[in-house]
Amino acid sequence: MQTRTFASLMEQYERLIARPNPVNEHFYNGIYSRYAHPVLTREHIPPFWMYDANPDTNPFMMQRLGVNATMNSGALKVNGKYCLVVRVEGMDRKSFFAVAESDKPTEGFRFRDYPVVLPDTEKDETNVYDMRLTQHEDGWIYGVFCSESKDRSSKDLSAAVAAAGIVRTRDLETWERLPNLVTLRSPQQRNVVLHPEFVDGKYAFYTRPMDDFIETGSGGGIGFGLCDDITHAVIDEEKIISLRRYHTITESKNGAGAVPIRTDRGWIHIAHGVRNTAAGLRYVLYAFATDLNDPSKVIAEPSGMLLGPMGHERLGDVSNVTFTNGAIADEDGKVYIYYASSDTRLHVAETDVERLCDYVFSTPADPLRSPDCVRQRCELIRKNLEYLNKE
Ligand code: M1P
Repeated sequence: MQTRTFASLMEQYERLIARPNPVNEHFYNGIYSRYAHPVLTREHIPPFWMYDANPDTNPFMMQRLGVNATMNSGALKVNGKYCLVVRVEGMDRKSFFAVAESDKPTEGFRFRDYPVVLPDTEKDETNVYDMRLTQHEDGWIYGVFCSESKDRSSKDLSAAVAAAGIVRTRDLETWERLPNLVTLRSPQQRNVVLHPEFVDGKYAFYTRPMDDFIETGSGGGIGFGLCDDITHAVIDEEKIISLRRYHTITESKNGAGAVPIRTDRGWIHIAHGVRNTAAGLRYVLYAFATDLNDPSKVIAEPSGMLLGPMGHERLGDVSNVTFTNGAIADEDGKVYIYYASSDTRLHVAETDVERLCDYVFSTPADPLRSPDCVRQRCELIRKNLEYLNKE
């Protein structure tokens, strides 16, 4: 077996960061563009995070602290840079956060020298992942993430409970940890998103109430709740705004996904939906809109699938996972959706606010194989044939 030099690992890494990422010309749906390469993979991890560079102490140049995957990032433009707070999963399948940034939205992402070190204030916490980044009107950037702890009420050694952890920062460099969110009506939370504006003078959260860690329980969907004080966040009332419905993309569990984007027609949400099929779970991203003045009121229902995994990205038993925690809406109206595939790497899809609105407000809301939807499809075909025959 060959022994590589640290310098050769660094060269390979620099070549990867500098690689251009052209639009994928073979893919077209009019809704968004896809790009040839993922924006972040485990190969984008700086070698000096994983290898001891000194040949005296690492004669075989062995990986000492490996990385398994990069995925599910929060996204925000900070001081003109496209910033992603990435879930980096180690070889032990436990995660930590790290900031990757670029001057361009679709390529050139480079991790800052050091990962994020969170204050260790939750003594039972065993894992952290999936941070959503919100630039709040109070002036802080908040990160809301999944905080997993050992389930002390269970005899099962591997049992865990999930809560929403909260941190805040001004620069994505120094992080202040706040107490985890408390939701009085739901024992567990995942995929919680902080709304960027106050609602009735309060902090507003999109939640996903769960009865159990993996089981999603009997009710549920995307919830909404308000709290007075973010430094001790407690939500006493949660209302479900996007219900789970059998045999639709939101059948099994849905999650609030990315922080909503403000548009003239309403807040646009990109969320993830999951169907529980005989062949396993199938994840897709869907979109819906809420009222500008009342972001708990859905004004355009989930309208079918917005984005699914690409066929050739299928890998092992997580082949059908497509997950987003973050999108960046730029000043020129372009929108970059950062999505993970197969729980291993991060991609970007590019669209714009006008297209997203058109998609949300004009795409049939019925499940794509329902008789109604097939009838709508036949009507579309009929109109097209009529139009084409007149030409
Ligand atoms: O493995 C798929 C996803 O599973 C969890 O999300 P959810 O509870 O919504 O299914 C998370 O672990 C997420 O990170 C992961 O991508």
